[in-house]
Amino acid sequence: MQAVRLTAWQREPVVTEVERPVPRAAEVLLRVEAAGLCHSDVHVVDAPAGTLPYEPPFTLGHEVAGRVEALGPDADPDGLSVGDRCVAYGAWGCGSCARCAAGQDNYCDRRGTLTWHGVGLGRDGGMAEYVLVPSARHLVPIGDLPADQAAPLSDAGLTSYHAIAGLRDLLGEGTTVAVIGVGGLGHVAIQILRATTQSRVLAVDVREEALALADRSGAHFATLPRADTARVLRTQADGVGVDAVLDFAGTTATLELAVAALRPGGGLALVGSGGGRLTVRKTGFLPPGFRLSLPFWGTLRELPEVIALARSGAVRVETERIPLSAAPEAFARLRSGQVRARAVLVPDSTSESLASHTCDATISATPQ
Ligand code: FEH
Ligand code: ZN
Ligand code: ZN
Repeated sequence: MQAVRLTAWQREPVVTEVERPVPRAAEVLLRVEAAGLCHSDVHVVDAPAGTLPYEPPFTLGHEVAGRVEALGPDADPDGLSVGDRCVAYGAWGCGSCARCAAGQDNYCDRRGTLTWHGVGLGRDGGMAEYVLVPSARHLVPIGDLPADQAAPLSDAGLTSYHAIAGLRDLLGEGTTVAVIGVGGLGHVAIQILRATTQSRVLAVDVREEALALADRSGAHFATLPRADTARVLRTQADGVGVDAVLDFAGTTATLELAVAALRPGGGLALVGSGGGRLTVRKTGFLPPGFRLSLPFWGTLRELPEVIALARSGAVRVETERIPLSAAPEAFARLRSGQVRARAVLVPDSTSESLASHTCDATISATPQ
């Protein structure tokens, strides 16, 4: 089968032929219909040898949707049948610690001992025609949701949803939330906020086209960063400051903007991997009661909730479908900021089946 493989650290992935996997024990084989391309894939490819707890070669792709092809002999079908359309929960942990038992594999207690971080992250992923999933419990039915919508929801959607969940106590009536970075995650976060909270949603991005995306996604206000953006955001929040900030860029500038815009008792979720730094100390410029979180991906229980929002029409990912065989070009375009939506790779053998679900590509990539 065709697969996009990382063959060595800091070497561009290659499209090559590998054996189609066979499900063993409790595994389930998924025939891939779509696999999202995430900025984290670029970070993985660029990682110096020894910085991640796993080694190439492996197949990339941690946002995967497709059809159940076969079940391993010990698989617990739990209502799952061959042919069912599913999305894969990708943050695979050890499967047996207290966190994994609670469906919080993203916070596995044994993460430090694992030689993988999930599907396509040290274990073969979904940028291929087929992918093995360790257990049926990692598969969430998607009904008639198009695969190129479901796949990005398993990471871009789930990560946004989980970050919002951690701030939900700050998002009641009369509150204001700022989304910094309106790319693959930010535009989904805006839609989730509008669908599940009463907050007024403000957006900040450095690109005009991202502000237009923010508007289309339901933001009440969107602005380019300027010298007085913190004051502008505070003004948009009745002058007292925003109750919460979701930073999908994660640079020093965006972290400082977030803190300057926050209300006392406000919360900041740092999601973006921009490598920014923030000094946290009691005396200084942080608002009293300031809360900082670094949410990672999401939980198994949250993924069906994200899928349900999409199936209700409340959330729609702006995607660009790209044939799997063109993955190297897609990586190059993502690197140079020319992916104008969430790129979704589609196995060449199935790309025609998704042709009818075209979603115009209009977003630009923001580091996740
Ligand atoms: C994946 C791998 C490593 C870091 C971050 C990620 C995120 O894209 C998962 O949401
Ligand atoms: Zn990702
Ligand atoms: Zn675990």
